Amino acid sequence: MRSWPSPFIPDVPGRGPAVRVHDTGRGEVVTLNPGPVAGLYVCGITPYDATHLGHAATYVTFDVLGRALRDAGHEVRYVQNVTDVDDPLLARAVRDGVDWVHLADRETALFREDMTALGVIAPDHYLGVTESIDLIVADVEALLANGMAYAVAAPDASDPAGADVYLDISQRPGFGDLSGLTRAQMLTVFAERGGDPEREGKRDPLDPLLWRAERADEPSWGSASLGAGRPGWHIECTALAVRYLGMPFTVQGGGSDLIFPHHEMSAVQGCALTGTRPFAEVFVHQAMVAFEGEKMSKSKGNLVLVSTLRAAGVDPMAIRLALLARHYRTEWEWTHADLHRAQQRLAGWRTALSGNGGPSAQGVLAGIREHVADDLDTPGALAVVDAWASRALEHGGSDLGAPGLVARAIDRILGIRV
Ligand code: 5CA
Ligand code: ZN
Repeated sequence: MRSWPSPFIPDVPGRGPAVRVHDTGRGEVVTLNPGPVAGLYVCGITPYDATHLGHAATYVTFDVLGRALRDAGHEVRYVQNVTDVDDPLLARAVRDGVDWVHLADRETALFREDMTALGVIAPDHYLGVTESIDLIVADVEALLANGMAYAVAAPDASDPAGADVYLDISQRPGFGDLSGLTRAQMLTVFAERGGDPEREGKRDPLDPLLWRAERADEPSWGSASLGAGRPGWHIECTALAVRYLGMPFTVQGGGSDLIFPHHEMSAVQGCALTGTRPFAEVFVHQAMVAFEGEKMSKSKGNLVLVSTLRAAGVDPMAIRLALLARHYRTEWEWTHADLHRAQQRLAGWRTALSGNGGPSAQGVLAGIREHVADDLDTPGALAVVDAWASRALEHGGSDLGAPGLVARAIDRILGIRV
């Protein structure tokens, strides 16, 4: 799938420190040690509505992580999916009387524009489910062949002989390690987030769906061995990560709403498929951004869209700065004041950076690097720039190279273009 044009990443002297991030599975901050190439997989959108600020927070967070890894001297291989076939997308298309392909194309195009405007570096591999069917089918076949998956008859399928395919989680000893949830908690969350614990014929109510046999009025793809059908949700991310990064890869990322079942399931599926562990070295999660008292979500409709703000003339760099002002592991609620503060901050930085010289930038680059490498402490990094900008605005300065160096540093590491 077409991604979007990546922004230019300026050079600055030296190298950033090793990057530390919070690993959800271990529950502590760990140092990433990826070697020359870091593999980053970040779960992409389900394109039935436009990018809201919760999505934007997630993609900006992982963009900063990718920038920090590059700054520390690693090459970054970045993979992202688009869930362009799934139950909520199909339901929205039916509700709105639009073709699901058209809906997915339209919203994915808008997402690409939002990412470009926000200065997010594009993935190296950006793939929809609809263009990865052969890969997914091969993986489901492999899981059936190695005894990790099983078929359940689906008499309501278009072909009454059709069957759904599930992973047998009883064979996965590491299941539950990521989320640390009790079984009772898992059952509740699984039902809330797209799972089907009530489905008759499953060996365990928590077994995740790998392949859904075609039902009336649902899109499907032919497979000689599996019959007509479509992939379950988690297997797309398993298949893409294993194919394009290999196991184990450095970081699996996404919002905290994906810890269970999505990341728990994609990981155990990957382990079942390859016979190796772990799926990813580290799992990093962005806390949920709320609006009007609740998690911002397409299903609830309490959204502030990036595209709406852009259409109203808001500078996308101010949106990015508003997101960076919050630490990724702290839940917060978006208000207009966040945007207002970011606009003021950006204007201040721009004025400070437009001078002919400024106070010494000694320590600014190192300060930004230190904060970002320390579990993506972007609020701390912004404070370093604020301090320099205040000095510049109050006292001026005669270091001719300083504004250029500060501008390149915030562009390279924070993705803020002034
Ligand atoms: N397509 C799946 C992942 S495979 C999906 O969750 N799509 S999504 O469109 O619902 O969400 C896209 C990304 O934004 C996910 O990483 C999700 O965790 C994150 N996200 C969704 N809502 C919020 C929110 N309110 N705050 C922060 N991140 C969010
Ligand atoms: Zn995913």
